[in-house]
Amino acid sequence: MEELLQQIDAYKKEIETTQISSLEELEEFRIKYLGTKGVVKGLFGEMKAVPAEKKKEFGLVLNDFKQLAETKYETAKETTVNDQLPTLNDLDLSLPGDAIAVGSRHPINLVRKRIIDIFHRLGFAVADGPEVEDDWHNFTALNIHENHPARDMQDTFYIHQNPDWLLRTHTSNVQIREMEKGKLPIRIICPGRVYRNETISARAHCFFHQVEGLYIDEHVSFADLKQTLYFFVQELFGKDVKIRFRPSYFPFTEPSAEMDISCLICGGEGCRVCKHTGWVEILGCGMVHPKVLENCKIDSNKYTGFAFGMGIERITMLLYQINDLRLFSENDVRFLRQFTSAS
Ligand code: 2NL
Repeated sequence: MEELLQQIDAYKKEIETTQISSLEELEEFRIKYLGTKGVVKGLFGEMKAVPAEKKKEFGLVLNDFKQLAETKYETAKETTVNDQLPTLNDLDLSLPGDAIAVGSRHPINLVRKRIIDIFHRLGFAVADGPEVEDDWHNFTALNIHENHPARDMQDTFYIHQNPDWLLRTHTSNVQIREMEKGKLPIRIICPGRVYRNETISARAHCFFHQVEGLYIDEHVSFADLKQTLYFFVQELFGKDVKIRFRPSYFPFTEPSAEMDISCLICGGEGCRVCKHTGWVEILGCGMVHPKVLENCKIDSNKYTGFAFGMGIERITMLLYQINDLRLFSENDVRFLRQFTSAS
């Protein structure tokens, strides 16, 4: 018994002086003291040789010793494992990080946003409506008569289940719906996707994007139309741009006009983009036809208004010098990536 106690004391001193500074030394310590054939197990095995009246005292000493070995092991484990982890000094914070692939806005989206922002500053609100429309809102209310070529089965996508339904061919349907609400004045722009039954080529597609605008109030004149559109093109294309109006015809406006801007590429000198005329057509416009106002139950003797419509693809092609309409819908990332830093 005395001998055992002395042995335990010796082990205690040994444990207290043991240096553990690596994972290998930690494992060595564990095997020696706490392993299945280790010192602690061995001393517990001696219990049976201890006289009955001393068992309690010996047990307490032994438990105390076991605790000492375990605590030493646990604290050493914590410090050696932590030492293995890299510290702040081991990290080079100046190294480049892993690149995160950033997407980009679609050019049609970029230009649509710019157009909306410009008209916003003039007090135009954005209005939205259905892409699947009935004949009235897409054609009849707009004074487009029954035999108009746009109504041909060849030119418009009709819905099988109901011959009165079709994919809208312009966003004018939104403006008709807005007028029908009967709240005046109206000052809105209507961006959206529209559909035409066209053979797909560099210049034509079966769907594209449009922005139409409508301003209705008392005393709205053609001068208001001209100044509004002049402000718009100067904001979009720059202060040097010139505009000109050519007489035209639309069933829903009277008078009607096409608006050209001076060619951005050659500045009016004549080039391939402007087909050597110095001018590029960018939109159609006019004073809202009295018949259209009456169709929407608006008194055409009291109210007048102007309207205009433009293709976003066309404007985008001019701004970024893109020569094929198909690029907008093919989702080729070599094309789309070029707009990553644009906003
Ligand atoms: C073009 C020409 C235009 C309109 C759209 C319009 C809408 C209503 C009443 C009257 Cl509800 N007009 N819209 C007017 C003139 C021209 O678009 O070439 N678009 C691409």
